[in-house]
Amino acid sequence: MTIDYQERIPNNVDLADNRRLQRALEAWQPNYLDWWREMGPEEFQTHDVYLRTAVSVEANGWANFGHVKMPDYRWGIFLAKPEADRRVNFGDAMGDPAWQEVPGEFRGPLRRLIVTQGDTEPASVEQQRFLGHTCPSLYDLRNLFQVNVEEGRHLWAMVYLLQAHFGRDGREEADAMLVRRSGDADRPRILGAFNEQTPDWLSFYMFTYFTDRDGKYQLASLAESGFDPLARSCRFMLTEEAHHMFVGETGIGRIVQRTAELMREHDTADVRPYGGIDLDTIQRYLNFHFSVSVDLFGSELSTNAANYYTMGLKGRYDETKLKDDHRLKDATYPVTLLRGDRLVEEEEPALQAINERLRDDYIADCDRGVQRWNKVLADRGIDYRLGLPHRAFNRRIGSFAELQVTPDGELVNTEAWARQKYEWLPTEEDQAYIASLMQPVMAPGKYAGWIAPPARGIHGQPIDFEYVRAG
Ligand code: BYC
Repeated sequence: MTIDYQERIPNNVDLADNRRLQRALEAWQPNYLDWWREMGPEEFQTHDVYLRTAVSVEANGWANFGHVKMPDYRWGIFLAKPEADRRVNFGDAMGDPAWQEVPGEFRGPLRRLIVTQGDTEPASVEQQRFLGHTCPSLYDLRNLFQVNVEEGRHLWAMVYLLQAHFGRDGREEADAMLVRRSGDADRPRILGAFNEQTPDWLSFYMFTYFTDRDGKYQLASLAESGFDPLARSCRFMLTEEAHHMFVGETGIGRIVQRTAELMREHDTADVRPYGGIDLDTIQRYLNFHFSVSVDLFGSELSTNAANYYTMGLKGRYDETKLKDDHRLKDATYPVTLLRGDRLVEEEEPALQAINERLRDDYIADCDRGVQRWNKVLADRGIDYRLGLPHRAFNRRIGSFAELQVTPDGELVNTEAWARQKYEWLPTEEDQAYIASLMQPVMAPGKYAGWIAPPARGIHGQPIDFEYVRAG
């Protein structure tokens, strides 16, 4: 499964054997590069960046590290190794051989899932394109660019599926991916969180912690798909995704560490006079990014999700490890819903509750990292604890969208919400303060004062390595 880098489009799908597809992708490639130059990281296109590039899809040693100019990054098409005799593992077709071609009757929903997934990838690059100007260190700058080029590759992964399996419709969808723009009023990206801004590095780490983690759970569900090319694409994307969440978790962890150090040194929670980010502000950013990311799982009860499952297109997290009938026709699942003026948990048909179940897995995973940040505080003798807000807090999608719910899960009226909202969500003043901290630090081994240096460098390099240098 070694990747062929002699080809114009590196791949491990024998692209050269399918001339028609190769031509279609080669026609899309220059448009992609135009989009990258226009909407990718601003100012750094000619810099040499210490990037990893996939060289094989084997679990051990799949990556190569070296300085590369981002437009020269070898974006390509890499599918995880095929599994012998793979089957459809859930839904009505359970037990049938996994599909290598799109079953005609599922064409519409499958295309929709792939387009929704694909659209998030360039969106995140667009959201992050100005961050390079204000990087806290070369180490962090390199991590930003690594995330960006891999999101670009994830777009390639979905565009390959569209072009290879959906004919003309697929080619049109592939083109449309390069036309929508994050935050654009007339041609926005599809999902809410991907039209928000990522204006500063605190937001970037929160995004890579919370929103990329939605990516992990959505990709993991698609990696269970009965449509085998989608499953294999997502499986390899997940190996890249892990680094993005590492960037988020360690980024926030390093900010929390620096704040705790300043709190100890100056014996105060108000670390702003010392150039730190106070824990209340971190909590408000956390509340915001968590709430927009839980929206990405869709409605609590969704017939779309039930259909995707029954059709065998999108499974549950770790579907094949779950011990049940994998059809769920008679099963139930506990879902939190509004009843009268109270939020209560009720048993609902498990098929309709597929989104909510995935959201539960996601929330439990989010909490693990929050507890690791709390350990950073505890280890430094700080009593403050960060926490996830209630799932109904600040929602725009699903049954809580019309409600005002506090981070503790208490329903409040519009007036109380308006009064207290800014205790819970970033204020303009918070944003202005964070913006004031965003001064670029570009000398090797130097780190901005609001974030601790990382515990170690990348791929065995020291933390004062020149991870990005002018080309
Ligand atoms: N914003 O039945 P419902 C990633 C729409 S992140 C706007 O509840 P369903 C990444 C929905 O389309 C992972 N609209 O929804 C991370 C539907 O529209 P229609 C991305 C929304 O279909 C960081 C209606 O509301 N991958 O990879 O069960 C960096 C009713 O919805 C939203 C995927 O999302 C929203 N948040 O579930 C880079 C996987 N939510 O039918 C990358 C593919 C719902 O009324 N997508 N709507 O027109 C899916 O599985 C599903 O489409 C969703 C929604 C889970 C998103």
